[in-house]
Amino acid sequence: MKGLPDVKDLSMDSGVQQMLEKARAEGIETAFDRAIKMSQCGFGATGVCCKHCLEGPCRIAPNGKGAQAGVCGAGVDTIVARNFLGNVTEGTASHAEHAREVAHAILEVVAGKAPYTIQGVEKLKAVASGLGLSSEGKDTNQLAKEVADKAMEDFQKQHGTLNWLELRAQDKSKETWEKLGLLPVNAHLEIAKSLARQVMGGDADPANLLLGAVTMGLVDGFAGLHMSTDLQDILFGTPTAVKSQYRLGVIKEDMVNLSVHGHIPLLSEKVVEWAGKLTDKAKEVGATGINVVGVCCSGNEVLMRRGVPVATNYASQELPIVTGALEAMVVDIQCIMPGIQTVASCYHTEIITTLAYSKIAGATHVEFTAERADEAAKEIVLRAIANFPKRDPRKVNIPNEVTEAYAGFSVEQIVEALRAVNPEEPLKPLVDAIAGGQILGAVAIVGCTNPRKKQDHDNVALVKELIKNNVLVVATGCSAHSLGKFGLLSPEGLQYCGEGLRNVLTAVGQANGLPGLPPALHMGSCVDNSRVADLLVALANYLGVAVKDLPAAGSCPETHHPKALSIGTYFIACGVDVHVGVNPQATGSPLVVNVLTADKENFPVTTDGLFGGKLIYEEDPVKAAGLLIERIKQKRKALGLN
Ligand code: BF8
Ligand code: SF4
Repeated sequence: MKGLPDVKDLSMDSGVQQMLEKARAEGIETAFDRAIKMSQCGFGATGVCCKHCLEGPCRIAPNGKGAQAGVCGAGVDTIVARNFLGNVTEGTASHAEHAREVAHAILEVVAGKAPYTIQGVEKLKAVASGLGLSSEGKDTNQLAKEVADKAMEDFQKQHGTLNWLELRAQDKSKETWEKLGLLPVNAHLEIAKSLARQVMGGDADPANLLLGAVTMGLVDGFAGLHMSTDLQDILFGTPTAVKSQYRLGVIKEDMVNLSVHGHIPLLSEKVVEWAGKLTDKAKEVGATGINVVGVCCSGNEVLMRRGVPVATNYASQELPIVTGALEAMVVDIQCIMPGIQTVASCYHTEIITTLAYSKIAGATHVEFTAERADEAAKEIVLRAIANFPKRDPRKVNIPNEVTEAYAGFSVEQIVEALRAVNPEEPLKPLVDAIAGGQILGAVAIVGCTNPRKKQDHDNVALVKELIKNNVLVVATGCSAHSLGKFGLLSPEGLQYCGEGLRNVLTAVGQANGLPGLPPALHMGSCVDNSRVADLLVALANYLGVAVKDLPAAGSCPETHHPKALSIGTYFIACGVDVHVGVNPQATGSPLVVNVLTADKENFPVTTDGLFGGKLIYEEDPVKAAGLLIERIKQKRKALGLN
């Protein structure tokens, strides 16, 4: 089509490219087209636009000309810091609600009101003990109830700090946060307080607003990420290494195809279970069976616990529909483009929303709660089956590529793999490899894809640069999906590693009966960034240092969601540098830029100085890898390593 960019410039994934061509030929608009049409506002892009009251909107011109304060007198630093806090609060609220939903479900389960059984008994005991609860003489349900009650306290208590912070934070980090008065009391209280301080006439001190963002980051980390992961492992079991497949080729022409999309595994687990039970019904309509495929973080959850293949990640979530062979896409919450309904209306695909507070006009709504999980999941799968005969064979075109990948590297699984090398001290081989320089350091690749960037490109390019330089990579979220599509979650990807890293991964893999470990270890969904933090705390405690001293960093090359900013803020508070490859909409304030991104040597007050971690904003993935490696080398030097 004239005037449109080549699809090869929009995504690295050839299946996605093929579907973009098909969509264009059929006159269907996708996120990639909308991203081209939608110009970005320069004021919004730099964070200088304020809409906090009806005297505005007010915006501050960047060149010092024109109004330099809003009608109320708020200056650019206050406006930008307040907007940044707003973004972090949105991300945090998403994760806190995710965790609370799972805690609520466990309480329903143990009361006999919801059809799940507690599968992660070992994890339950470990978490209970960490929370100071004795397992003695208690059955699984009793103990799970006590753990879920502790979780609920983190949304209710009025004194002290989060139980999950006490459970998961490193003591050294906690001391720093306590000294600065940043410890959160309960998640809901802090989220409400954050909204109250952002209101017109509220907090107008930019530095104080940024400290508020750090408290939000701690809520995100502990009452969001860690609590979600721990409770999900208790309910569904802790992931172990699993082999599966990636890319649109996982959609099967002869089967009823149903994709799970969103985040909270209460839904996706039940859909997978019912898909297994209703095969005969699918055969009655002429299909060979039911094929569940994953999209986004729900995809990660069922990939790592059930080996369910992944069709695609965030930016191309509309394209499984364009294959013409997707009977239904069932969604819960977060990262679900309303655009999927518009695309689905051109095919037989049924979009099914499931949460009362997250609907899409035109979609089917099947209310899903823990209590009616079986009933709802059965209805969803039956709806997908009923749609199979409605397929238009002339519209079916499924890309055929698939890529094999390994997922499910929970901390428990990583430790288990290392135990095959050193049964007494499993962390020793990893620490020795870091101390000896075979591994330079570690970087977690996290977060999204963004239709404004060539999909998967920066995630893959940054990782290739890191592993070439012997940096160990772990991955979560949609960036893990990018790596999976391009062979970096498979031992085949070892060819891209520097010699030191390749030797270590090969040796550990072979000790476990594999040709090698993959160059990037899939640790889960976005809430499972908690697993990354747990690994860092375990390594730091083993070495007797603070997390901030470790040669480690995080990177989100294709950022799109405010959740990425709340996760990033949590890691910065822990003393870990975080790179974003997309404008964080805060560059309009020199003060905010200096606090978040500058190093402590040159500026009096920075997150680097307070916590030991800073934000790095760099669009170019190879340059960004260079900056991360530079910081890793600085941290190695401070530890006395070469
Ligand atoms: O929580 S990685 S695009 S799906 S925000 Fe969204 Fe980003 Fe994907 Fe998962 Ni995370
Ligand atoms: Fe303008 Fe102040 Fe109102 Fe913001 S809070 S819109 S800067 S008057």
